[in-house]
Amino acid sequence: METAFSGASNLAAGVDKAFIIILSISFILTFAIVVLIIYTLIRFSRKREKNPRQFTGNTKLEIVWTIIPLIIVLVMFYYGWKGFSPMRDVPADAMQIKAIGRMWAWSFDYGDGKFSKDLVIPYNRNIKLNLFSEDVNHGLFIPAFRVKEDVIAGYDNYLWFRPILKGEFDIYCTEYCGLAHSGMVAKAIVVDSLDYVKWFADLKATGNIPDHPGLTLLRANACITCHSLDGSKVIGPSFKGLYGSKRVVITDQGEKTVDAFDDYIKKSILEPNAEVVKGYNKGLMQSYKDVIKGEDLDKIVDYFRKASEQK
Ligand code: HEC
Ligand SMILES: [Cu+2]
Repeated sequence: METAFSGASNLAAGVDKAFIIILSISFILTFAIVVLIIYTLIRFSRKREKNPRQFTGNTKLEIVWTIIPLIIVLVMFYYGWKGFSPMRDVPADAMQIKAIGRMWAWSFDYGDGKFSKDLVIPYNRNIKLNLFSEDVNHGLFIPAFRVKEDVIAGYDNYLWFRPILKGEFDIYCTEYCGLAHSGMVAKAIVVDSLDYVKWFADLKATGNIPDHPGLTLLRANACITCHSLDGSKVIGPSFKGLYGSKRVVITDQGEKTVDAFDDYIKKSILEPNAEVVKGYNKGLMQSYKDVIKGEDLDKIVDYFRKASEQK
């Protein structure tokens, strides 16, 4: 396992250099300032200096304390710029992958209807990620590659890098995007070109499951503010693995176990308080009988069925 400290992309060296230089300058300055404070505390204490001496103006000193910090900040700027500017300069041969952020998961679109939850990429190839958000602002951060960019709906942002180490690296979301923001993680998996080709060939085109019309409805009706897709408990139970599972529900007649097939799911949407999932409160979910009808109900149920077949 690589740690976040091993620079795993071509851009890491530039970032690390700027970081080390700024850290060293800060360290030296802090040290110098503390030493000076201690020196003046002792040297100019009341015991030694009964009557403080008065000073006005010292041109030489003022020039020195203007020029030296100017040089220091210009050095920091130079190395910062050197590390940053290649990040915005994408090589023409870069392989393009669409990175999609949504509450609260990443997904990567390789084209041809092929998606994956983790970013799988070939070693030593230039990779460009086109960043899209389906809802709120997210931030795509791969610490080991030293790349981080905001993912904003309606704004075409991108980042690129060339992985120079094989292995698995963490991907985080770095914009607070709601309840399960901290769970919005994935892996960047760097493999040999041949392994990549094999992986890609084996990757089933999921027929755009992320864009399934049922899922679009769940988003459009804000169901996913209360129900997660990834198994985490929000206000209501997660939709993960819902279809075909056993649910323990409380009805007016008491507790019972039901199978979550079409009828149960439809009833849960139209009459949410008739059968309340055990462990959750009645009255939180309102009926959608005037909002979601006929075909749309079927689309949602179909999405749940497809999603449970996927794993
Ligand atoms: C305000 C929060 C909230 C919203 C919005 C919401 N739900 Fe719910 N939902 C809940 C809660 C809480 C439960 C569990 C209690 C119950 O069964 O009524 C639940 C239960 C369910 C169940 C049964 C789940 C299970 O695990 O057995 C389904 C299916 C469901 N909701 C679908 C939807 C759909 C579809 C939408 C959008 C059209 C939606 N919900 C919107 C809060 C919400
Ligand atoms: Cu996010």
